[in-house]
Amino acid sequence: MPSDVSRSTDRERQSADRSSLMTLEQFVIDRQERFAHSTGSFSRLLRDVSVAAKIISRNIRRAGILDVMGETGTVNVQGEKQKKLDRIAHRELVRALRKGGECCMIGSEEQPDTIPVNPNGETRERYAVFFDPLDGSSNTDVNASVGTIFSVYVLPEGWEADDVLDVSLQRGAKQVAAGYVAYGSSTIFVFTTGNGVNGFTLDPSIGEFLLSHPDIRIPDQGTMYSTNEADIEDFSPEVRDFLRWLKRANPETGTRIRSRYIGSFVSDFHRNLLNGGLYLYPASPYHPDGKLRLMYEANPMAFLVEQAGGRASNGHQRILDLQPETLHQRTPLFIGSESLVTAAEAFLQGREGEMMGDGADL
Ligand code: AHM
Ligand code: MG
Repeated sequence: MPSDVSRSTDRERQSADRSSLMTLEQFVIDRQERFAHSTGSFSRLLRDVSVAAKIISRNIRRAGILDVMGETGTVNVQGEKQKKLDRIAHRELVRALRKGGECCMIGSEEQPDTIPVNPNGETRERYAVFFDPLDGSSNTDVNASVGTIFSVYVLPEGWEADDVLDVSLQRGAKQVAAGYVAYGSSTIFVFTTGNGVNGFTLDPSIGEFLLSHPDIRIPDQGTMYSTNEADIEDFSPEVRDFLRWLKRANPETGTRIRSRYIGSFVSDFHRNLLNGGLYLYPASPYHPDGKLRLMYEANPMAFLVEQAGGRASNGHQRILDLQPETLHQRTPLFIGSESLVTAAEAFLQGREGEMMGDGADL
C-alpha cells in the first residue's frame, strides 16, 4: 500500500504529465504548414469554434443549476422542438464566428437560411462553416451526452453575396476541416484537416483542450452497432436482412455483435470511432431520405471516419461524393468500421451472397 506521500507524488507526476500535453492552439500552430489551406485566419477560425465549445460545455456542465434545461416553446426549421441549450449553443457559435470574422457564411441546423457573417457583404473571407450546434439535444434534460458538429469549406475566389449558398453547397470531399465536440464524461474536441484525426480533452482547471487522443484510427472489425431498433419494421427488407446477418455469431471467432444506442449521433459515433462499430440511420416511411442532415451531420463525420480508416455510405454511394442541393438536405447513413459499412452496402445493393461465406440461411 503506497504511503500518502508517494500517492501525492504520483498525483503530482500525473498532473505534470498532463500539463505537458500539447494544447489545441499549439497543435494547430505547429502543424499550420501541413494544412492544405494553411493561413492564420484558418487557425483563428478553429480557435473561435473551440472557444464556443468551451462556453457550451460550461453551460451543459451546469445545466441543473442554470435555467437552461427544457424547451424554448418554438420549433426549428426541421419541425423539432427547440431546447434552450440548442439555442444557447447556436448563439455562442454564431457569436464566436462573427467576432472572429474569419468566415463569410454560416449554415446552422437551428436556422432556416444561411447567416451572412458580414451583412454588408464587405468581407472577402472565403470560409463557409456549417454546424449542428447541439446534436442529440433531446438528451440534455437527462444528463446523457450530446455534441456539436462542424464542417468547413473554402469558397471560390470572387464569390458573390447573392450566390453564397450555391457556392457553399459543395460535395463533402471538398471539406477543408471537420470535427465534433462530445460533451460526455469529459469534453473532447476531435477534428481533421485531411491529415488524420486528433482528439483534445478539455482540462477545465486550465480551460484548455489538450492533445489526449493523437492519430485516432477506427478498428476495422467493429463489435458494436447503433441504430434505433424500434424502427426495424419500418426499415427496408434489405436493411432488416443485414441486421439479422449482423446479429449472428461470427463463426470464426464465436463473438457476437453488441448493440449500443444513445440516440445522440456524436456520442454513438465517438464510441464507435474509438472501439470499432457501425452507426446506421436508414430510410423509412417516416424518414424517406433518412433523418441525418448531409451538410452538418453526415459530411463532417464521413470526412472524419475516412481520415481514421473507416467508411461512410448512404448504402449505394460514398457520402463524400453526394452533390448537395439544399442546406438542410437529409441522407440515409451507414458509417463506421470499414468491414461493417462494406457489409451493409452488400445487402442494400443485393450482393449479400458475398457475405454468406458459410451459406447460412438468414
Ligand atoms: P438532432 O440533430 O435534432 O438532435 O437529431 C439527430 C439525432 C441524432 O443525434 C440521433 O442519432 C438521432 O437523431 C436519434 O433519432 P431517433 O430518436 O429517431 O432515434
Ligand atoms: Mg443533429
